[in-house]
Amino acid sequence: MVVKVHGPAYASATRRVLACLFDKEIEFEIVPVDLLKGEHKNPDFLKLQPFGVVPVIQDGDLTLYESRAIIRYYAEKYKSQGVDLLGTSVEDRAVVEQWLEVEGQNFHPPIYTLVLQILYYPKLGLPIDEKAVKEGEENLGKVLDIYEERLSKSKYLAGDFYSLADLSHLPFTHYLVTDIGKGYMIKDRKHVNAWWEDISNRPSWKKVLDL
Ligand SMILES: N[C@@H](CCC(=O)N[C@@H](CS)C(=O)NCC(=O)O)C(=O)O
Repeated sequence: MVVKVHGPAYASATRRVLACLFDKEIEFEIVPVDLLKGEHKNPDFLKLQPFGVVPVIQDGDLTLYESRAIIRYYAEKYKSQGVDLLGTSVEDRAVVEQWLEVEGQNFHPPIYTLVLQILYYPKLGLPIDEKAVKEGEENLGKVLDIYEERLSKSKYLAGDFYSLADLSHLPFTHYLVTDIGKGYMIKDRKHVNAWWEDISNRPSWKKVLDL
């Protein structure tokens, strides 16, 4: 059965899911949701995702939202298909979960602030809050310093294997490097830069960007 992914393929949270589906070699179709027209706030969409954000997947009888929950689901359900994104032991899995939490709790808030302020506020005609940008950059810098230390000891965040923890960083780090002119935050950190070069050149991510 083909998985339905509701959401535009350019949205960052949708991209997180699509990167996982490509790695797991799962067939999917995209059901377009036009965010500019507000289709994600339509009653039919809210029946699938009551918070009115993308993505949502439909897989047989299962409807699931929250991109990180979706990638965990597919990595587990198809553990032995495509790329294994969870590691080989319970301990590996625990460390993958630790870094997935770090992505969501420590990395995402400051990088989200930067992307929102620098990329989206001007598009919405809103003034950039320079204080928020400065704080966002400081906070993200502190997080990336910890990544630098970690990645000096292991090739990927959870160890010497690519995992969901690395994958989950792709969409927003892509914005940082490509869209908001803050690529130096990655480039200036030798091990973070090597990690980014590696994960952003994976074929599955390139396929996501090509959609
Ligand atoms: N925690 C959610 C976040 C989803 C999210 O914020 N999606 C954005 C697109 S990347 C969205 O739908 N934005 C439209 C809006 O907030 O109105 C997830 O990871 O799935």
